[in-house]
Amino acid sequence: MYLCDELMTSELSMEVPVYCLDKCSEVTRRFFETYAHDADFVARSPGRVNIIGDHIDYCNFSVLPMAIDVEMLCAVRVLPHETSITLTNADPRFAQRQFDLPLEDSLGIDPATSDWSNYFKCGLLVAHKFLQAGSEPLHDVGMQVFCQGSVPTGGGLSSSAAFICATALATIRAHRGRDCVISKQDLTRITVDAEHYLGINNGGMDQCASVCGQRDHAMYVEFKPILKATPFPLPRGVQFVVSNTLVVSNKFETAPTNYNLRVVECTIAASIIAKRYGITLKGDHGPGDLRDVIDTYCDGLMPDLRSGLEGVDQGIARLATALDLVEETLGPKSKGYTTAEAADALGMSPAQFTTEYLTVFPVRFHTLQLYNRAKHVFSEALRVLLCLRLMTRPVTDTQRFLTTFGALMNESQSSCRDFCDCSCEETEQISQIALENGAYGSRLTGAGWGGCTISLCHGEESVLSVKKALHEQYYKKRFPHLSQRELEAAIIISKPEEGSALYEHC
Ligand code: NG1
Ligand code: MG
Repeated sequence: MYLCDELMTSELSMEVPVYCLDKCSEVTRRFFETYAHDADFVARSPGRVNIIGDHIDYCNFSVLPMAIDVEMLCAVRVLPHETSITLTNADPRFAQRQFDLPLEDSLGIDPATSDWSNYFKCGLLVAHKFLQAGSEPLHDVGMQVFCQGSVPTGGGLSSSAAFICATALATIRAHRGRDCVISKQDLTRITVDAEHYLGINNGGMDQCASVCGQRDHAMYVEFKPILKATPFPLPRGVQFVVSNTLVVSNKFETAPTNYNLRVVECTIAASIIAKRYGITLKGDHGPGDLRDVIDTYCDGLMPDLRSGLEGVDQGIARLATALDLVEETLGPKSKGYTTAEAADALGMSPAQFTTEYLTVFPVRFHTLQLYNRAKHVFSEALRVLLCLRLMTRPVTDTQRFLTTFGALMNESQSSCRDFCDCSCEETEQISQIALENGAYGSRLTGAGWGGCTISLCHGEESVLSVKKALHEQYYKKRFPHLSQRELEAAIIISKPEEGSALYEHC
């Protein structure tokens, strides 16, 4: 068999690790300066970068992210029998917040006003629900918290998931005490939907990568039939240059026309394909997604990793079939579908259509780009499987590995730009510079519309050459007033790192 043994072990069954708290660490020192008391523990969760597979997790297709060594740390002092929560952030842009428990069900979160404490409240809420569901009485537990994060915000490296995963972990630890044990599976499962409270209809990639990341490994994350993260080692010498466009996409403002609209367009595309072929989608919730199209049309679930490489090959074949279905049913309709046209394709009245698809999360559009989005999703899911296949074979020819993997990343970038329409001029420019200076592949990572890019490099020399070229041709030209520190922070050279952890006094 070609597959490494570890491929069969799901990291999700493991517990979140507990390490010794380094008392001198900056976050505990700053905790003491703020609260004149020692912290009881620190909860940590890292940011992530997605190597390939963007805008497909919400359709339940597998993705290939890794956790990186930027993180959110929450140093916490537990206040038993108290109800107050105080949050302090090392970043002066985020002022201190204080509120009292219990929070009502909605938490008093107003998705319309973005405040940093909303992320904490989301983590707190899902943790409380988890404890209650396990019949653990929710006694009063107040907290003093000092948060210190190194994940750039709005940069596509999932500062939000890092924060929410760290706060959910901190809340559970505060309730369960020092002997707190929680599995990575549970922590991922409960945090996946947390941002829905903030009006973002996201998939589960970020939380899974942040919780389950493993040093030196890319994580193959599957959402169906079960949530599963499998680590794959990267060939020796592979390095990723993560470079921030410094174009910040504010998700909350843009979600109706960008992120949430993509989710809706994919769902409608799935319904139209299903209608055309007379199949009923077996969706878990709602009308069913593009993954359900394959699972239903091809009569049998998309194979998962348990079926080994044959499973991956079958998946590739099914995605190729699905791409044909897109051509047949949605046609290259460059103007897209109006509400009336999409409703008509589904045999619904526009009013029915609106209730069914356009009301759960707010969306705004002129036309729905169903052909483009479905084409992106199936082709991107296929590229992920092709990358996975490369990673499951022994690498005998490193150059070949790099050029093939790099080409898939470049195709992904083109698809994100042309079909998902989530790239931007700055991302294009960074990718171009990286490719001209030694990178094998380069693409946006995360939601796009700015944020970060990821470039595949090999060896120190190519990393340095890409970095130098980006400084000179991108940052110094577009952002001539950046300080040396800002310039340094704009490029992260990161190897895959470990996921969430707790740090206790020992
Ligand atoms: P970002 O915006 O990079 O955190 C978002 C989604 C992911 C995934 C990617 C695109 C959230 C919280 N996360 O990531 O689930 O869909 O876009 O692949 O919105
Ligand atoms: Mg985010």
